Amino acid sequence: MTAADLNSCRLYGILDLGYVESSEAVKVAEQMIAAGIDLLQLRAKAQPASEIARLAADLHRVTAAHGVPLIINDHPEIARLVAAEGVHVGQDDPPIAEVREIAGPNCSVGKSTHSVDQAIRAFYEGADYIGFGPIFATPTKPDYRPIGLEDIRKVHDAVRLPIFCIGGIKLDNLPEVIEAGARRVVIVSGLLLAEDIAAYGRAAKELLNRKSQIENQKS
Ligand code: TZP
Ligand code: MG
Repeated sequence: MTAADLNSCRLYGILDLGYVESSEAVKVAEQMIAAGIDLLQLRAKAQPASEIARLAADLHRVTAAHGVPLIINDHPEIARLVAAEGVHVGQDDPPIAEVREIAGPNCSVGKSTHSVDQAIRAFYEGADYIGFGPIFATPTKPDYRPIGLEDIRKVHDAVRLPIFCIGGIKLDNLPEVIEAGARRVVIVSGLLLAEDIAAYGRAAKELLNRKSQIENQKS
């Protein structure tokens, strides 16, 4: 995935197996793609690597058919195995150079950050994009202190990378997140628990696209 490809992404969906059964994953991925997500991450914190690898291969067939990049959370070796477009790691994972070595040269590397300082460090470490959050408290990542809206503008001023705000973001608070300076967001439970995943995602995408149209008019 090129930097320009990543830069054009607005809505990042995470297929989190804390919310979705493995047996439903491909069906839900298709709904997320219909929702207009620009990136799809497979996040499986409790499953054995063999199961994640099998699922990743199945998902990659679906995402590749629709031109949606697939990102694998935590497992650079699986990203390489299935030729996924990216891998996503956290603060407690090995350094990005090491992750890149395992994932291979065609794999983008994203990193979770939880403060402006960590975001700056991820930039110097060579991340291709960052997650920034949790913005709000969220049951999807319960042990983290929420950052709040104020640092969204600060992180965009400090770091020239695609920044995906994450954590407790839903359709109803998305306007204030955008108003606070976000251009890109990750929505996990909001999307996965929506009655109509496709409609929910399309509505979020519309709000994000409107923001980028306004920015394009300014520049
Ligand atoms: N990293 C920071 S917050 C978060 C992750 C993976 C969870 C976001 O999930 P939700 O359900 O959209 O709050
Ligand atoms: Mg991790």
